[in-house]
Amino acid sequence: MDFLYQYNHKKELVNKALEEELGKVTGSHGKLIDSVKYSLFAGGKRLRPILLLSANELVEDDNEDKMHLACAVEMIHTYSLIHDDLPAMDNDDYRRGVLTNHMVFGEAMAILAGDALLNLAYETMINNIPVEQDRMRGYLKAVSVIARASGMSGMIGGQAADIDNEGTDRTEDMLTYIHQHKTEALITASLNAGFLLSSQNSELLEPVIAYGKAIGLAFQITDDILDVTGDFPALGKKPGSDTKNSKLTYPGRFGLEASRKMAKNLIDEAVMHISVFGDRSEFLKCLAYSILERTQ
Ligand code: GRG
Repeated sequence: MDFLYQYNHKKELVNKALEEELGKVTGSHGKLIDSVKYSLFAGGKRLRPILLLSANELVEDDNEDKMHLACAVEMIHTYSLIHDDLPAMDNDDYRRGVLTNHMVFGEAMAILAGDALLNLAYETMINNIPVEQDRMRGYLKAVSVIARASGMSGMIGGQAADIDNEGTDRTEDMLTYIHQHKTEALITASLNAGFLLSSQNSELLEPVIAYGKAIGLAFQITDDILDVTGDFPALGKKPGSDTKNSKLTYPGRFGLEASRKMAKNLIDEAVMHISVFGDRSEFLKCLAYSILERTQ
């Protein structure tokens, strides 16, 4: 399988759909739109929307609802990055290879751009609810999964715990809580949502979620590793942010080698879970392995 070709193809489809969604916005303020577009089209990997599309493709060939939800998760993810970079949070100057949103547009506009993206995500999901009963049921379940994972019981909860524990002697349990909520929740929810759009037997959801949890944690561990070993040109942001903010990380707690091993074990576990889908799982297997090799 030409994994890279397929990944880039899906990424192009997501970028095109995001441009279409942004094109529908009317009556806004010019500088706000510029600020939103600046971060949304700064060159993210589009991992979460691609996971959503691919989880759906484990069982369906051409579901027309999936792209709306895929756009929504990328909007939510981008808002979280804009807010995460703010001086009140991680105070970072670079993201996705360019200056962070607040460095270009100012703090107030960056806060508003994040708020606008979060709202646009829900507008996009609500405006595209399918009318056919069966499709609507799965779609609304998927929206609910995305909402929960992005909110207080998910990503925002994890971010709050992260901020609140900066500079403290975090326990391993706290490290796990933060990563499961801040990073893994939206990754798992993207897969869960993509799969829920299909009317497949819920027994098959379990391996999809187990795959999500494993790659989500592995993704965070590799993120921590890259913050130590990565470089600006590939990462698109300055490494060393975790140390700067006194964050407890996997390499900080277990060392680099043990962290790499943990990530590898998680990826093996993820691949084992998703293999129940046979040939259809090929793309997600390759994607899991690519997390171990990522440089950005
Ligand atoms: C501000 C509510 C709120 C939440 C912020 C996402 C997040 C929560 C913080 C980002 C901090 C961070 C670097 C987490 C590590 C994992 C992660 C989410 C990395 C960024 O995601 P990528 O690598 O980024 O998919 P791109 O730019 O490719 O989309």
